[in-house]
Amino acid sequence: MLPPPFKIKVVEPIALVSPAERRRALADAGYNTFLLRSDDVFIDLLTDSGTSAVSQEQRAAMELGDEAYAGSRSFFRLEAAVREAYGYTHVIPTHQGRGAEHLLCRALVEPGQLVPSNLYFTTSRVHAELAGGVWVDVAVPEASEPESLHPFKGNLDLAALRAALERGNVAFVRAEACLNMAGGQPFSIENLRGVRALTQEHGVPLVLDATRISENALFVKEREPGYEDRDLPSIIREIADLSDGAVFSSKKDHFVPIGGLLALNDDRVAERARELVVVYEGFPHYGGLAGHDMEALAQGIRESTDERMIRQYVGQSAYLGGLLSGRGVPIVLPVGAHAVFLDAKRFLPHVAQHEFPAQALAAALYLAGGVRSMERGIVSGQHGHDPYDGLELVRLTIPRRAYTQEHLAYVADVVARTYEDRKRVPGLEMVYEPETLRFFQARFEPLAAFPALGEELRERLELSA
Ligand code: P61
Repeated sequence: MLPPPFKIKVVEPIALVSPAERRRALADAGYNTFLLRSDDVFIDLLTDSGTSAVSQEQRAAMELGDEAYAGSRSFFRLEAAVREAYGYTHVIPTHQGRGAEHLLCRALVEPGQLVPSNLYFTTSRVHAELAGGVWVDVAVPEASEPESLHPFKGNLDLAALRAALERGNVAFVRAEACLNMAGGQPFSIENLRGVRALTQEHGVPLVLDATRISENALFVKEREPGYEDRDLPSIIREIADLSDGAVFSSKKDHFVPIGGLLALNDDRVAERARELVVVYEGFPHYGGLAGHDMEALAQGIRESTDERMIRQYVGQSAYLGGLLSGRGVPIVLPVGAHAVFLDAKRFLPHVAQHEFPAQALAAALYLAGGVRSMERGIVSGQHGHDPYDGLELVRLTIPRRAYTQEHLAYVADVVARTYEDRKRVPGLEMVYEPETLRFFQARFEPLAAFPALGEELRERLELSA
């Protein structure tokens, strides 16, 4: 395997605080990894959102930021970069992905209308529902089966989609690339073509969540017959061309700390979205971003179509996944784009789902080695107090261009060590529950004391050094 297509020029120091400090930090954070301070974290695999390293070209471009309120040169460069990579006619910058979701849902969703989607994403669903929409999951069943080796678990179930469209009153259909909540799983272009045909037949817009479109395109190249010799930019473009528009959280594929995009082809919907952007984000020529942010974003979009860059990134998830599977740790297969997802139901079978196994496992990994991960189970996925028996995952998310294989090998050690001690990890009780998007700020107490995983791991690593 070739080494990464970049070398390190600027570094950020990180440190492993002591086991006693980790215990205190975790208790202070209410056993919720979102509430830890980053100084208390050693390897931060909470998210790939806004955590990538920027390139020297992005930093140089930032110097050229035009901070004009209206008619900024930087906006027009951003618009050109979006059109070149994806071909959409209208480009509306937003402060981040959920800003774009907000505008889209306000522009397209009438109360009572359906929004069919492959599974869901937290913020995407909340915005559809705040606009009065009704979320309908039309993912293929394999999306919710961690052990299924289906190569395209991000596919939409065409029969379920047809049924939703035949019920009528559909605002738009949402297809998410590299389906985050299923483990970063791609859709195939064949499936997207089927979705396209159905939405056209019913006159309903098809909108991509294109946040991780580059990795999806790479999986298409690797897995879908007929695409092996195609270049990555043309596959990305083919995916975008099958849709009427897209939302992007640019904090992922576009290598920027902040930024999002709403891209549309329909003039009327774009006009409505521009009326809304001035209320909620800012003038349409910056939409909540500084001129220098738009410059970094335009350059990041170009880098996100570089196959070597995307291959290196997806390769890091595969590397970590390989280390973990090799040590018998239950993970979601196939390994997806941006993360390795631990299957907490199989990792901690003694913790019932109402005792939050994924949240407890994320806490245990932090105690064991200062590794921060994210709960993606009942805390994130339960809708109100509806019954929930869905996926119960912990996401080890890889920031782009930020960590080396040595960091990832250490993470694998921490996870494997925790797996050996899994029977001693207790469940949790939720003691504070916010009304919306509760996972961000909920607080927990352990149902029994956590074992001294950290102390033991340190001893073991020191002994083997
Ligand atoms: C993440 F715990 N993702 O994966 P914004 N669509 C998609 C996303 O992955 C996404 C957004 C829209 C994050 C950050 C995050 O429940 C959470 O730029 C497919 O974050 O507004 C974001 O884009 C929203 C973490 C968001 C969460 C919501 O880590």
